[in-house]
Order: sequence, then C-alpha cells, then structure tokens
Amino acid sequence: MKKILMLWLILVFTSGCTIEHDAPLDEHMEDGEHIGPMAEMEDHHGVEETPLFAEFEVDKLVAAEVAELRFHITDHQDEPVINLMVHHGRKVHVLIIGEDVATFAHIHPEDFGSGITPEMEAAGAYSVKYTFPQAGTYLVALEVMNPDSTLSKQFMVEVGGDDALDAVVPDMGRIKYFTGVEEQGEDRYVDPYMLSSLQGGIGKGYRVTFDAPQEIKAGEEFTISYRFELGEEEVTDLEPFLDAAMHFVIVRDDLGALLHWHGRPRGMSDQGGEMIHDKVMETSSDGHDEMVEKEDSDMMHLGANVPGAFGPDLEGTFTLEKPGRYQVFGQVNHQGKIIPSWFMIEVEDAE
Ligand SMILES: [Cu+2]
Repeated sequence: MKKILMLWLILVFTSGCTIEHDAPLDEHMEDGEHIGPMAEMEDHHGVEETPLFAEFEVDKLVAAEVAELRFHITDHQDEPVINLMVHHGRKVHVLIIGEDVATFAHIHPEDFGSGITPEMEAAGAYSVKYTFPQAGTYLVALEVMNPDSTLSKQFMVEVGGDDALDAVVPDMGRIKYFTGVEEQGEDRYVDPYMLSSLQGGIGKGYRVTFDAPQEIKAGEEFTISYRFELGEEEVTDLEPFLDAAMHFVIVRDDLGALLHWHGRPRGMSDQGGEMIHDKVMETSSDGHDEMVEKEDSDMMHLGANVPGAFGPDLEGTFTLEKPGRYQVFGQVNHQGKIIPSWFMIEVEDAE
C-alpha cells in the first residue's frame, strides 16, 4: 500500500499531473460535427505493475442537450476493475472544462440515480450525465484509484450547436465576487458552472481575494492563497467539500495540461492533513548520514484532518511543469452552498 501511495505522490509532485497532447485540438474536427473522443491524451499515471485503463464513449454531442458520458475501466488483463476505492468522497471523479476555461463541471457517477451499483462495478461501466451548455471543444478528465494504482486520464470531445463557447478571456484580477450554488445533495452539483453566470458584480456574492507569487516558474513549487468574505464578514465556517478543504482544477488555457489537487486552511500542514512529514535517514553527498524531512502519505488520511469549520484563509501548493497561462478553478463549501472561483496565473519558462 505504502509503495503505491508514494508513487501517487511522486507522480503528483514530479509531474504535477500535467498531461500533454501533441496534436492541435482541432486537427480532426469537421464543421460543427461531433466525432467522438478526438484524442486520448498521453497519461503519465497508472502505468505501473498493475495499471488501470479507461475507455470513453459518447454519442453525438449537442449543446444544451443532456448527454451520457460512459467510461469503461479495466485492468491490464482487460477485466473490469471491481475494487475502485472511495477517495475524496467518491469512487469515480469526472472533471469537464470548456475551451473558454470558464465553463466547468466536477461530477461523479454517484451523483446520479442509484449511484454505483454492483452491476456497474461488475461490468467496469460507469457513466455521468452532463448538459454541455455551448458548442465547442471540452476536456473530460477521469480520475480513479484502486489499492494498486491510480488513473488520471483525459479525453477531448467536440460539442455541436450554434451557440459556441467564447474565446479565452485573459483576466488577472485578484479580487472577484462569486455567487455560490445550492448543493443538490451532499457535495453534489451536476449542472455546468459558468463564469458568465456565477461571477457577480462588486458586492454581489462572496468576495474572494486571491494571491499568487509575482513569478511562478515551470517545475517549481508555489503556493496560492484565498480569502473568503461575505458582506462585511470574514467567512469562518467553510466546511469540507468532498473530503478536502478546497478542490482545485488547474487547466492551461489551451486545455493542454490539467492538475486536480486540494487546498488546506491556512496554517495547517500541506494538503489539509493528507501530507505526513516523516524524518528519514539519508546519506548526504559528503557521505554523512543525516535526518531529512520527507513527504509521505497514506490515502487513508485523506480528509481526516480537515476541520469541520475553517476560513477565511485557504492555501494550495502546486507544481506545474509547463509554462503558459492557467485557469485555477476552486470549489469550497459554505453552509450547503458550493462556491466556485476562477483566477488566472502565468507560469514562466524555467531557465
Ligand atoms: Cu470529484
């Protein structure tokens, strides 16, 4: 178990979970026509001793119509994976981001109907429903884990329709107002989050103050911070959302890299209690043994240390491997409302 968990961390911290794909996104597109998953991006996860695999299937996608997104999760012998683990409150996580990087969703098969049934598990077949609000290209990311491996896989889809997603709007604003959405069940919200409808004018909704380092370099760890206020009050009773203080989905504005990770109340250990710092003996370059602080983790600790109420200040620490402009989607839970936020950062080339 430990080994796998370390592997997870190593992947997260060394690769930053960035996934690249070579082909231009529109290479195989035809006019307004959906052609199914356009490209399976290379994935740097789950290629260990007992890897997990995922196939993705959709019917023709049309904006504003309910679509079923189907995933088939198998092991290296092409057998359905029957031992997926609940992590962050769900077994199967699906993230959807539009090419405007201002439309997104964070949904799970458990959010629909009777949830994950034994029949679905026996077949390795999972699905979510989503209404793509506008036409264009979307990134669909799948995340699962079992005791042996983790899988983070990305697919691109093309959605037809007349009303197209806007181009990316660069916005380096650091104080913004966002309207929360009412939870549709515990930590459940299955409709599209759209910046255009959830970013309020000054004084409307939650005032979110974002801070990031002046300079962020590719491959170097950095920390971002958030402050939540409502009216004149600091929000001190934020609650865990899907077993974390805050969820982040960080996407490059060409959809070419994605990182899903979690935040912590300011002043808490990294990742809201997920990280355990252990001292281990290492031999230094000059031959001396010394105690070095190492990061270790146990997925069983996920969320265990997230307090029941926290705020107004939250933080997240990340490494992004590729330069470019990124949209940082955040989600927190406040008294039955999920509060989304969107802030952009620039990652400079490492010298
Ligand atoms: Cu999730």
